[in-house]
Amino acid sequence: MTGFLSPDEIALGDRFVADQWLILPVEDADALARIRDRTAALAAGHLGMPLPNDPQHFLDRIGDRVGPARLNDLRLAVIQGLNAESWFRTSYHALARRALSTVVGNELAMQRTVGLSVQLPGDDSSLLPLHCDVWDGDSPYEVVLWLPLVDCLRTKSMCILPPAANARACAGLKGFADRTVDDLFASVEQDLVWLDVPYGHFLLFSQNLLHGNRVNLEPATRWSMNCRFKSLFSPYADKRLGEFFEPITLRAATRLGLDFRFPDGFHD
Ligand SMILES: O=C(O)CCC(=O)C(=O)O
Ligand SMILES: [Fe+2]
Repeated sequence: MTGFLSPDEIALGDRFVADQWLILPVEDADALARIRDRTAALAAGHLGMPLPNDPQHFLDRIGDRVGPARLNDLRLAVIQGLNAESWFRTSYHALARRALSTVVGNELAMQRTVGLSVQLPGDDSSLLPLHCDVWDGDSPYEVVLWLPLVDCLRTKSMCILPPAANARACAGLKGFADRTVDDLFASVEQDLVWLDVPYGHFLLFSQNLLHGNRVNLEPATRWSMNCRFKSLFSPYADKRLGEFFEPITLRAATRLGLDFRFPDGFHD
């Protein structure tokens, strides 16, 4: 050791500060398979179909069985079913436990419900135009753990604006006050990076950077999850501890500290 952090921690931390996103292999392959398989089972159940033999293929090809009109009901049934599973959030955290500990901290708050995004090829009904969550009630201390359940490449994935281009776009944002988000997209399009995240990997990104998605031009459907994490004692914005976030990795000294009371009359 040459410092307070290990060389690996310094390297990963410096990489995250520089790029503000990371794509790494999941740390718990069984947890990923369990999440993917339960997702496929819930989707099949909602559609009145038997359990699929090949869950990933089934998810990729869901557009053969459901169109845009019924997609949101399917999405809600699946994510509500997953969030109701006692193991779901611990498994989700296990996918990136070490990376989160290094990048965010070892006392974490986690979003109480994980989100799910399903995007059929060619469907423009559930897009998220370019945005920074931090402009709309999220704390700048949050990161998003984004998980593909199928290979998410090119427009089947999401895009993000790298830090230098993001800083330029933010500096010029005043000029967009009376223009549309499509104008903003066009002005940064050449600098946007489409994040290729194959199944078996996660993406961890800062929602302080502009990001979003467009119509999925790939032949298969995108299935991805997202969940926010932050250091428990970092500042909160509109998304509050206890409402939106929940402590997940309280350490012993903190538990003692939170329970501590001065004896009656001590300050009198
Ligand atoms: O999944 C996407 O395309 C965008 C996700 C997003 O905006 C977020 O998780 O903050
Ligand atoms: Fe976002």
